[in-house]
Amino acid sequence: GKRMKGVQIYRPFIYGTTARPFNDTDNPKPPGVPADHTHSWQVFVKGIEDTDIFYWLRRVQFKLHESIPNHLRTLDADTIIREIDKSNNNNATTGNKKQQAAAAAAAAQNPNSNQNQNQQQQRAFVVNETGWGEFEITIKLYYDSRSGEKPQTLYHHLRLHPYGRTEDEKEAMRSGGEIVAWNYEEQLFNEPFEDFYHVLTTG
Ligand code: SLL
Repeated sequence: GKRMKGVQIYRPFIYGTTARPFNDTDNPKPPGVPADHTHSWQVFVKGIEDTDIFYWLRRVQFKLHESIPNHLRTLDADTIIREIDKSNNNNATTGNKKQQAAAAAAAAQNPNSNQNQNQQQQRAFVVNETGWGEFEITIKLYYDSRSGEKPQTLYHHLRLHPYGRTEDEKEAMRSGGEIVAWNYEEQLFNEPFEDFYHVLTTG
């Protein structure tokens, strides 16, 4: 195919980790989690403010610490889309109207309930885990095949504890009891192929 001479397309995304210490109130340790695990955490790659990135980013491979079972996690956009569709269908078809209304009311009360998570389920690449230690996560991005782009690798340090030179810097990482380490990034597609340019601009 032909490339679009002189054209540069940027697509923003965020990647990073969010961690939360286990406690007896809002983050109790689920059954089966090993005794030495102190935190639940997630690593993700997603769009800004719920925007879709699946039309250009098709697969993400997260390489976790080798102490974690099954430490290579590969997520495909198509598989995630199927799972979202399935859970939306289940929500729509299971139960009668009364049950659905009760579930919706419960969801309004509790922002972390399943019902709400399903409603807000975003197209995002996310791995949820528990553990005790920090380590570097390798994140490999695979693009739509029409882009002709080779996979690209990002590195991200999982943070379970706030860090910084000053208390202010540490405090800035705490957000509602969570330790957030997020990075804003812009993916540049330089002189994209015409086919892929169409994919990018029609979303
Ligand atoms: C450290 N260099 O010593 C790091 C290694 C490894 C973290 C951290 C285990 C999780 C599991 C886990 O949290 N490993 O057993 O599933 O701090």
